[in-house]
Amino acid sequence: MKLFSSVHDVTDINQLVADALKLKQDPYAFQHLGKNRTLGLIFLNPSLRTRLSTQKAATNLGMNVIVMNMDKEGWALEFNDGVIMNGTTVEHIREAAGVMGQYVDILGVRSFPGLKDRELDYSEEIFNKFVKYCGIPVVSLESATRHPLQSLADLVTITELKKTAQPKVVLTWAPHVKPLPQAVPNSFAEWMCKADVDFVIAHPEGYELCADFTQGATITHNQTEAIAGADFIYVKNWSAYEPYGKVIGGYDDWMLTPEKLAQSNDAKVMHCLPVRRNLELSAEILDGPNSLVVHEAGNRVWAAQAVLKSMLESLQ
Ligand code: SN0
Repeated sequence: MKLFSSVHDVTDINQLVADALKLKQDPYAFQHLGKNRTLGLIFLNPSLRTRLSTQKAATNLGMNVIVMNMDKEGWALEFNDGVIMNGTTVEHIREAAGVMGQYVDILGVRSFPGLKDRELDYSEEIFNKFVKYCGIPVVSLESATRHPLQSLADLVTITELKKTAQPKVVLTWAPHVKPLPQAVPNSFAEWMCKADVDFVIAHPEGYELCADFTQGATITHNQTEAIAGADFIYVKNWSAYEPYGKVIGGYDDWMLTPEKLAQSNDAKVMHCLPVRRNLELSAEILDGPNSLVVHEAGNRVWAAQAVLKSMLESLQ
């Protein structure tokens, strides 16, 4: 694999999940693959799990890792061509990404959407320019519209813990105080639509995701109906796709509570984290026996390691 930006870059998702679960059993089996190879991780936004789990995954494979918080430590980047750079941007993506490609063998990039201009965000301009100008394999650490390492870890977690061949998986919208990207739900939806699960998305009216990501999913505005019989409930807030990046208020009752959870098939509760307690998800659920959130975050290592292993093999 030379690019990991979405589920479409993966030829066989079941194989990738199996690889991740195998690596979990034997983390250091491929240390020779990463010898004298360097991973660069570039963050244009904050990170906890992605940064630590990807670094850990690379180390397990014998790689060296360089991390840079570009938003705090780097020069302000210019992404537009043909501009006279007499303002606040200092360095153009053409040189910046080109230089990164000189120092590392694989590059990871995180760049959130601006949530102002839908066309710009959904064109993935920033992520794609890193890919174009660095000239080496690139892994997405969450781009404007997707978070594939998270979605892979989520599928690994569901595969690892499911009790039936085709579990019912429900993605449910949750309240929040600020506009969040659609990247996590878009990505989760497109992975679940390809996985062997019964997939339902529940959200209030007005929070429809871009249809490109939800082909094959059952979509409902009735959270109670969705939760009935669920084996896994994936909680996540997102801002509206239309009007783009907006919070449409009045849906505080969409928080997942123990009363709602009781209507499920003793569902395991997932969230990509960070989670706002008692706003998105009740503390009682997070601290209770049905919460998978920490276990799920642990699986981020094996997801990242399966992807990096596949990339290292393509460098051979
Ligand atoms: C990000 C998101 O895409 O929703 C990253 C998730 C992995 N989450 C946030 O930005 C949360 C910010 C907040 O204030 O709660």
